Amino acid sequence: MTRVFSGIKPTGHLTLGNYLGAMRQWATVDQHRSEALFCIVDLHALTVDHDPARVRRLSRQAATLLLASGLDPDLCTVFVQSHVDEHARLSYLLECVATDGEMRRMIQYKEKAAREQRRGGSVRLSLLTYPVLMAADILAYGTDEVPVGNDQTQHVELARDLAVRFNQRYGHTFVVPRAMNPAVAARVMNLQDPGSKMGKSDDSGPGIVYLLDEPDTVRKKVMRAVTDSGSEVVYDRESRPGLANLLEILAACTGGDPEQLADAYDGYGALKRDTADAVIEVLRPLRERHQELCADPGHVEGVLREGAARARGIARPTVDAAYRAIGLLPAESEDGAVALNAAR
Ligand code: AQP
Repeated sequence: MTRVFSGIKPTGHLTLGNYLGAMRQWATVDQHRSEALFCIVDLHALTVDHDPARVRRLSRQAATLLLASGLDPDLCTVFVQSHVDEHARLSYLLECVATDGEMRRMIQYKEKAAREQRRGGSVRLSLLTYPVLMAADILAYGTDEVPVGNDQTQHVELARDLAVRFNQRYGHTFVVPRAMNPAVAARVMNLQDPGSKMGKSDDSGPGIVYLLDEPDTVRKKVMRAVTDSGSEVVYDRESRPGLANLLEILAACTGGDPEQLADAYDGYGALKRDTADAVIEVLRPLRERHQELCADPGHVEGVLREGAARARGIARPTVDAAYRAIGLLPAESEDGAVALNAAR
């Protein structure tokens, strides 16, 4: 069976971009067709200036929202990255396979390092190396497919390169994964700045639809979305990015096609109204289920506990194999002599 792994960072409140670009596919498709693991990648949230209490709160909220979006613990594994030591264990080995140049070429590193510097902060070393941790997240599980928005494609490519390099140097250990992007809304853009991704750690609230926004707030944000000069409704990402973004959001929410939808409108007002309605309807069940789950925090904790135990069981043999393959002596166990002999 195909193994699927993907994750979400507790760096801010989850957005419509997270939902349309990743979470919806996880809940409606991936968990039904594959052996799927979905992870709150909390260690990744420590790569930029962070508030410990906020990361904890956002981790819990992300887990609750994943379940509210329809992830079913009977069908898939939902867990928190820091609960499974194998991620950090493997990350170090992969750092010994990755190169400094490779890390510095990562677009997200360049963008986020520049943002940290603009905010007057220093750039953490972990921001540079986190794509390796992400590779470890993926490779530890023998992952075949990684469903992500297209901002993460470069990182999945790195995971592929590291898997191939490790296998060539030290013997076949890792499955080589591939990124899977959704057909529509692979990159939802900021409603106020359609040149930038709708990102949860951005500062500009009005351009970002959060999954827990009230319907009225969603409507206001969509109605105030920046559109381009010109009044004709056409789908053109290059010359009309604001309009294209709205058409893609509407298409993703209604199952339509952005180009065909453009033909159905002769003004921005109606398009914005329909887009706002569609987003509100898509988010309604998620918000309702989130509220129910918040009333039962013990349930979410139980799901995460069981998820971590299951994830550990899957990751440990692969990570142990990587430790042996790269030349490290197995740890002595009760039958330590046996372990040592096996390694000879
Ligand atoms: N705008 C988006 N459009 C489509 N997909 C998106 N994803 C994120 N934003 C969009 C996808 O959601 C999954 C989880 O994302 P993440 O938590 O790894 O990263 P993020 O939401 O982009 O947040 P960051 O990195 O903390 O900060 P910003 O917001 O500053 O970039 C991924 O599959 C991602 O592709």
